[in-house]
Amino acid sequence: MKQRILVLGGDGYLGWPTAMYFSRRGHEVAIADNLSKRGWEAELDVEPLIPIASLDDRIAAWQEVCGPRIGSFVGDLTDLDFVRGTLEDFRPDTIVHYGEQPSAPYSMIDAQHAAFTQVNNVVGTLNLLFAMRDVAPDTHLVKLGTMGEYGTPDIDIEEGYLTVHHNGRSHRFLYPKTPGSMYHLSKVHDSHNIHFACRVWGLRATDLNQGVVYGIETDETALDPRLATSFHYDEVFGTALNRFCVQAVAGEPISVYGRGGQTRGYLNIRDTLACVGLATETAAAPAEMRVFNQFTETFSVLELAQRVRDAAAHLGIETTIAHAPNPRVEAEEHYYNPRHSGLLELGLEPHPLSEELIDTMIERISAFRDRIRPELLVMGVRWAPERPAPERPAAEPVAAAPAGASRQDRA
Ligand code: USQ
Repeated sequence: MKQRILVLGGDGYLGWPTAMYFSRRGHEVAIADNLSKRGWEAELDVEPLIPIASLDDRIAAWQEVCGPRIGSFVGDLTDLDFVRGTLEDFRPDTIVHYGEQPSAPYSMIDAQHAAFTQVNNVVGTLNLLFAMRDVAPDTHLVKLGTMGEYGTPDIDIEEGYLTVHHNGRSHRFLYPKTPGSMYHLSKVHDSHNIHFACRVWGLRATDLNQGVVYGIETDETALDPRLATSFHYDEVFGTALNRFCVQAVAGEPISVYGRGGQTRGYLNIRDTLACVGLATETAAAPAEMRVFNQFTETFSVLELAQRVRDAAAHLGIETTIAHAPNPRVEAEEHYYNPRHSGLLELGLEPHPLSEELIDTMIERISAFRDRIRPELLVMGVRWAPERPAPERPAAEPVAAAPAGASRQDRA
């Protein structure tokens, strides 16, 4: 069934390909975006590897190449009047919400960037929820959350919820979250606010806890160079596999932070579009917040680096892997077993990471080799200030740990 689909953050890495994906399938699509990603790039003096057209030029190119016109609303989600006006004007059946500051390192630069990230993301989503309550209560919200909301707990990660048995009774709660950055925390706050809006106002929503996305090309971006999406390799906006491929092309060592056992869910950008498509076709029920864990495979960063090194070697590019000091505070060896069956049950057919795909990425990146600025690979954002280890008098007796103390307590 054809829908009216509003893509918030439709000028970004995932938002622009999503808008084209739905438009090509006959849906009526509009984008809402404040173009702030381009502003953050200017602030940090970084730029996407492949030059990208302005929003107006992209939309014009899409119409020329494919026919339909994608609508656009330029404004800020933290402006409630803009959000309400956009919903009243466009009357969407589904809202796909990517319109947030997406970088964990950006949120950890300093107090101002952490506060900006949380205000921008949480207030934008709150405005959206209130506007939906008032002017679009039947619209389905498809919200991009993150697997990083869960962190790396020492138990299996369920799909959104956990039933807790306590003193002979049971209750189904949102799965407890231990995220690893101020950005990831903003998405935890969003999930709780969306859950509230579903419970209290009867809104319908799907929260997609997405893993790390890799890839440059989708079926639609490949149609014309003016339709390229924003691909980053810098420390702040670049993500693991994308950065590793650029490092291989630039002749820089592949930067595995610390020991490299950090394991995350990953997915191809084409699978992001398929997942968002499946979520859009199968709306949540009124008052329901569905949660899907949106990734197709898990890798440690060391495994990913080895995959890139081996694929590059077959193309005749020799690379090394460097265990760089970890700028983040995160477990470098840990248990990780997240469930991700919901989207597969809806019919997702994953594109697993293959050597062919890495080779295709490396070849595409090689065409823009001259634009790679190696100084952007390490920009010095740290999760915590470096402090000297506290001094302990050598002769001080160590007290016995109380019974029941955990290993950490005893350390
Ligand atoms: N890492 C390295 N070397 C690098 C870059 C990253 O070892 O050069 C490690 C990080 O320490 C981390 C892992 O790779 O353990 C993933 O880091 P990342 O930068 O690829 O991804 P992350 O910061 O977690 O954030 C990205 C997106 C974010 C999305 C998230 C999904 O920027 O928008 O929400 O992936 S997830 O990681 O599942 O939370």
